[in-house]
Amino acid sequence: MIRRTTLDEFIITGQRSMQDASGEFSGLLRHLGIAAKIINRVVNKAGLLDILGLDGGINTTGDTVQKLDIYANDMMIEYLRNSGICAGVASEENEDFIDFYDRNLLRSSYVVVIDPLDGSSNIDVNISVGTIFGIYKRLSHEDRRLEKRDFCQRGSELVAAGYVLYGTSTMLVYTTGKSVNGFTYDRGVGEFCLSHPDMRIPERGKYYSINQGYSQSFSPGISRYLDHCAGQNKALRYIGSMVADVHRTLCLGGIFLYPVTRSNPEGKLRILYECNPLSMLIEKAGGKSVNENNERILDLEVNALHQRCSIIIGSAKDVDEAMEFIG
Ligand code: P6P
Repeated sequence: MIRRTTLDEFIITGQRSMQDASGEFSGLLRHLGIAAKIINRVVNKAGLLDILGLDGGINTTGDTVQKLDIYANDMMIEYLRNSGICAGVASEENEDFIDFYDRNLLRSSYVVVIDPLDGSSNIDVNISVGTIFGIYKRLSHEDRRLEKRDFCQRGSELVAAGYVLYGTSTMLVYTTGKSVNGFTYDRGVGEFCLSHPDMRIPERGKYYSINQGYSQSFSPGISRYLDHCAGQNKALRYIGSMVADVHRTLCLGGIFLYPVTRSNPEGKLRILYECNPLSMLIEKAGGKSVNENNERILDLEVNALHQRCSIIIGSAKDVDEAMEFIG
C-alpha cells in the first residue's frame, strides 16, 4: 500500500520553506481544501439531492444560475469567512466583493477570488465542472476595510492559484508560485492525496480546444489557425467547462482558445477568477497564456471584478504557433 502525502502534510511542509511562515497562508489553503471536499460531496450526489435544475436566477455576468452554483458559492464564502484568516472574497456569483472585516479576526493580509462552480451548464448532464481560486495579498492596510484595488490586481501579483475538477475523480491542482502539484481525493480517508507531483505541460500537444460553433464570428487569423490545425490532423476536444478543458491541456498538452465573438466582443471568460488563476498554473507548469493581441494574460490591467478577455492558453510551442497565424 503506497503511503501518499496528504494535502495538509504537503501544505505544512511547504510552509516550513516559506519566508512568510505565519501559517496564515497555509491555513487559507487548507480551508480552501475543506470547502472543496464539501462541494465535492454535493456535486457527486447532485442528481440525488434534487438540487439540479435551473434556479431561475441570473448571476452578475448574465449566466443562467444553477442551484449548485449557489450552494458552491455560499459554501466557499462561509468557509473562508469562518476561517478568520481571509480578509474577503470576490466571486463570479456576486456583483461586488465581500469584506469579512467584522469576522477577520486575525486581520488577514490575503483576499481570495473564486469561480465557485465553473462550467455549471454541464451539471445536469453529468459532465465535469470545477472550482477556480486565486489568492492575492491585499494592498490596503489590514486595519481598514477592503477596497476594489485589493482584488483588481494583475494576475502576476497572485501568490497562489488553483482549481478543483469534479470529474471521474476529484482533483485539486494548485501552485504557490514554484511547482504545480495535483492531489486526488481519496473518499476512503476523506483526504486529497498527492498524485501528480510537479506537473509539467508538454511543450506541444495534439489537441486543440475551441467552440467551433462560433466559427462564423472568429477573426480571420483564428480561422486560418483552425484550418491549419485541421490540416495537421490535430484532434478537436471541447467540453465547454474551462477547468476540464484546461486540465486536459495541462496533462496532455495542446491549446485552449476562447477568442472574441460577436456575442462576446471582449471575450467571454473573466480575467479575475478564470483566466488569471489558470494562466498562473499553466505558466508555472511551463506553458503560455495570452490574449488575441498576444498580450500576456497575467500582465493585463484589471479594472473591474467581472472584466472579460480573450484567451489562448496551453503548450508554449502551440501558443506561439497559433499567434503566428493570429498575429
Ligand atoms: P461556450 C462555462 O460557462 C464557461 O464559463 C467556461 O467554463 C467554458 O469554457 C465556457 O464558458 C464555455 O462557453 O460559449 O462555449 O458555451
